[in-house]
Amino acid sequence: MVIGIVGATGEVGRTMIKVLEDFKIPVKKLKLFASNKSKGKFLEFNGKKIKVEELTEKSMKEKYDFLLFSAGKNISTHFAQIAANHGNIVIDNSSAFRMVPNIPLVVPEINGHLVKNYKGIIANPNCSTIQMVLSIHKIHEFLKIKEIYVSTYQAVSGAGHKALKEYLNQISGNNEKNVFPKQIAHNVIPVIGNILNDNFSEEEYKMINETKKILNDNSIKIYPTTVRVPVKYGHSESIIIRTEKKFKISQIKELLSKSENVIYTEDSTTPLDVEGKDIVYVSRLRKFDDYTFSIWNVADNIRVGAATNAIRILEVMRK
Ligand code: 2RA
Repeated sequence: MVIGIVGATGEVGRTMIKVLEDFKIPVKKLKLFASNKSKGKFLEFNGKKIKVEELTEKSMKEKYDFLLFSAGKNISTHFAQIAANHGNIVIDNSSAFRMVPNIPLVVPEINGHLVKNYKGIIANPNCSTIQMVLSIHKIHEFLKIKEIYVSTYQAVSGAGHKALKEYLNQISGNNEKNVFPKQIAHNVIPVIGNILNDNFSEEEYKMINETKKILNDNSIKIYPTTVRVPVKYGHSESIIIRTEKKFKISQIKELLSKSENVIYTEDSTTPLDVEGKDIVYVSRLRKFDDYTFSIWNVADNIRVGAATNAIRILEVMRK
């Protein structure tokens, strides 16, 4: 297969290369694209050095089996459309197309059927949405979820390579502040993305809107609070769920054990436990009443929340 990665030098782009290797995807030719300032760099794939090319309209009109995008909304809006218009399948990690009605928003373990025999653009959901819906979709299927109250504890790497560097610089005493509105080292910032007129953040609306689209159920009420924490990799989420049907704790455990790429554990998992892994770890299961329970989930936000989900979509389509 001929695969292209747009945004290859970013956190997610580099991890996409790693996941292609880890999953032993049969790539005959890998082309890497980035902005003018990153062109000419070399990145390694399966032991070979590949030169990063400048992203151009012309390069998007060539023929690929798959194009993976993770270069931000504006780049995707323009270049992913050109690539798709020239017959390419695009898996886009930006928010550009996620809420476009006829574009599938896919977590393969949940709605992978949407991309069978599909051509065009496929939207990869937001990282905090992916790990949540992976944890709860079987529970929704069998117990019908009415309400979700979720607080997130999101790693710095979710804001990109520059953010990670800023955090590490702050840790070593240099308190440069560009990416985040306030210092993130030794701190917690209850804002991810812009704050809108109703005082919700963009990230909170992503969790509300994307969850409904992926679970194909607009009746679910979702009450998110998304927070940035001083952690390098690994988003954590505290989720309280109210179901329509009565449940026993044993049923929740059974449904979690039936959820693909999810592991339920009595051991309270932390971000350091999950870095580099492709699984969502669920722990701290507690019952409040016959219709209400809570869980804690943790996953590598760059893998489960972006690169691995994109490549799992590719795998479903390839097979
Ligand atoms: C974040 N979920 O963590 C957003 C985008 N990756 O910053």
